[in-house]
This record gives sequence, C-alpha cells and structure tokens, in this order.
Amino acid sequence: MFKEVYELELKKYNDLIIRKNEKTGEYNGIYDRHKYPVLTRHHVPLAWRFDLNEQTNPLFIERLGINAVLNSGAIELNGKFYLVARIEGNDRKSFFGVAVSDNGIDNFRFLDYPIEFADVEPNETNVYDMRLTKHEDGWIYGVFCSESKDTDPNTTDPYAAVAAAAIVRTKDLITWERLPNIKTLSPQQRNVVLHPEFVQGKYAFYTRPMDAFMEAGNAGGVSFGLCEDINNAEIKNEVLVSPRQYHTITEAKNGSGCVPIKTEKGWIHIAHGVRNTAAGLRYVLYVFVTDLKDPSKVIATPSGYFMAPLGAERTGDVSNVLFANGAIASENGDVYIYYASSDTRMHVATTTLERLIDYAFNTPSDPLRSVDCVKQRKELIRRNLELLKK
Ligand code: M1P
Repeated sequence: MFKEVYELELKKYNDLIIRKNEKTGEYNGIYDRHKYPVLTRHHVPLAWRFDLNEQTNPLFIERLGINAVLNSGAIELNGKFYLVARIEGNDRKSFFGVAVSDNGIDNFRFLDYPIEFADVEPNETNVYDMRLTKHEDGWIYGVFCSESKDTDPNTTDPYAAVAAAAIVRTKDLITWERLPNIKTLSPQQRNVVLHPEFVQGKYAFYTRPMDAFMEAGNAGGVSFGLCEDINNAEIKNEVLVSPRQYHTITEAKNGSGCVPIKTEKGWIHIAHGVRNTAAGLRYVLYVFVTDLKDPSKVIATPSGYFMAPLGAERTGDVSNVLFANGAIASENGDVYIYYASSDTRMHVATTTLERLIDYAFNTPSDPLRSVDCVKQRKELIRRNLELLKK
C-alpha cells in the first residue's frame, strides 16, 4: 500500500513539474498571462512533506504540510531563472526555497533543501517576501520582512507584531550570510527593496514606512533612503517617492515590489497598491518610473492598475490580492513578471522592455476626478472616430 500510494503521488508531482505552460490568449498588448501557475504547494517535493520511510510512516501520511507558495523574489543566473519563493507551512510560518527553471515559464523545480541562514534576531517569528537584488558591489542581496511579536510593555494588544526589513547576501543562492536588520526612523517597515546601483556612492533602498503592522497610518507611501554601511544598515532619512492617494488604487497603502528594471528611459517599478472595499483589502499591481540619475524622482505614472486579480486568481487564502516581488529582464529584452495571486500560488506574465516602456510613458496619468477621467476617455474616442471615418 505504501509503495503504491508513494508512486502515485510521485507520478502526480513529476507530471506537474514537466507540464508545459502556455499563454492564455487574453490580450491587452502590455503582457501575456500564462495558463498554469509556475509554483504551487504541489510543486514542493514530497521529501519536504512526507516521511518516506515505510517503517515510520506505513500509512504514507503527510507529516509537514505546505499551505501556500507565494511572493517570490526572482533572478537570472548563468542563463537559468531562479525564484526564491515564500513557502508557508500548515503551521503558518514561512521560509524560503529556491526553484529553478530553464525557460522562466514552466518546469520550476525546488533545489534539495530550503534556505537556512543564521538566527540573528531572537524574537523573529516569521520571515517572508524576499526581493533579490544583483548589486553592482558583486553580491546578490535578499531583503525580506522579519516579523516579531511586539514586546513593548505598553502595547494593549497581546498579539501585536512588528515588521522590520532583514538582509541576507549570497553569491550562489546556496550559502547565505545574514546581516543585521535595517534600522529606520519608522516603527515598522515592510516591502523594502535594495536598488541595484550605488546612488551618491551609497546603498539605496525603497522603503515603506508604517505606523502599525497592518496600517500605513500617517505614512505617505513608497519612500527612498540611502545607507552608508550595508553591514550595519541604517537609513536616517526617507523621502516620499510614490505617494498614497485618495480614491486611487493606492489609497490604503502601497509598497515597492520588484527590484526596479533599468531601461534607457528610466527605472521601471512594478509595485502594489491597496484599497479598502466592503469585502476587505484589494491588492493590485501598478507601475511607476524613476529617473536614471536620481531614482528618488518619479518621471512617469501610468494611470490605475497594471495588473489586477482575474478569474481563478481572485480567490485564495487572502482573496482579491496580486502581489509581485520579482521580475527578470533578460538581455534580449524579454521580461518575466512573477506574481502571486491571493497569497496562494505563483504565476508568470511575460512582456518586453519595449512594451513596458510604451505602457509606462504613453498611458495617461490618473486625472483623479471622474469629470476629468471622462474627458480623457472622450478625447481618445474622438481621435479614434475621426480616424475611422477616413
Ligand atoms: O496579504 C496581502 C499581502 O499583505 C502584506 O503586504 P502589505 O505589507 O503591503 O500589506 C504582506 O504581508 C504580503 O506578504 C501579503 O501578500
């Protein structure tokens, strides 16, 4: 019985890993979605979940289940596509696993072991959402959220938590060195991204200050700050880059997502914006561009969302959420955007630098009022009807 069930489950796993992916056919000219998620909980190897020893597990019962595979950092290395996925166990604790594919759209397979690094934060309870930056200093940095229980004796909520930004670095995605968490002036930080180049000779970070664990509070949105020493990172000043705005997709909060993509016209950012609804928070992806020389200065703000939950993406552990913290821009101009839907599974959308630049610079900005939005749309229609008359 053990052998039969094991072989059946192994076949299901192997069939899943070798399944070819394909574009969905849904058209907007900006990007292509793909039919199958690139990583799900079923992509996690059996050896991570089951005790494969018949003596100790004669009924072939799952011992350490996996709940979800989500928010993944992404990097291209030696011609292969790597995702550092957030893997959440049934116990709600997340850890990181490295999955690799030859083509970036299917056949992602986890390396033998999840990532392990030094335990430098004694109160840390959870870790998640790593952004991978190939920095010009020669290291690959991973910046992620380090979550701890709030031990402030004055807090009235016994389950309150504190989010901070943690840093690790590696050269090979196998051995990781943990550095101290980043210090900033904000009581909480999540969605912190390391810029790939030095700015004014310093390490540069996109941050997302927050007043509380869930709420941005009075914090204005995605910000930018410099740091002298990555080994003891401290950001003493943050300037606002991409603000939250009333009655837009960023009203409740926003956060930096993928490491900015360098193009000849500016740094393209794929971030997330959050608004509140009667059904809870809705997370969508949006784009903004920062100046090549001054990456704290926004130079293009296409209106509204770039990508929102669609079809089966809409439901999951935390429904109505798209979240991206990894994209790969290949040398040939192809771009792979890795995004999680509803905090449950990972997908890929493909595009090109040419299309992303066109989208970023030629999509009009949000005029912020319905009366002006309809004028904007009527003008598009007028030009089109004139053209069609000819
Ligand atoms: O549940 C949606 C997302 O919520 C958080 O994002 P933010 O800090 O912007 O609210 C993160 O915990 C993220 O992991 C999660 O996907």
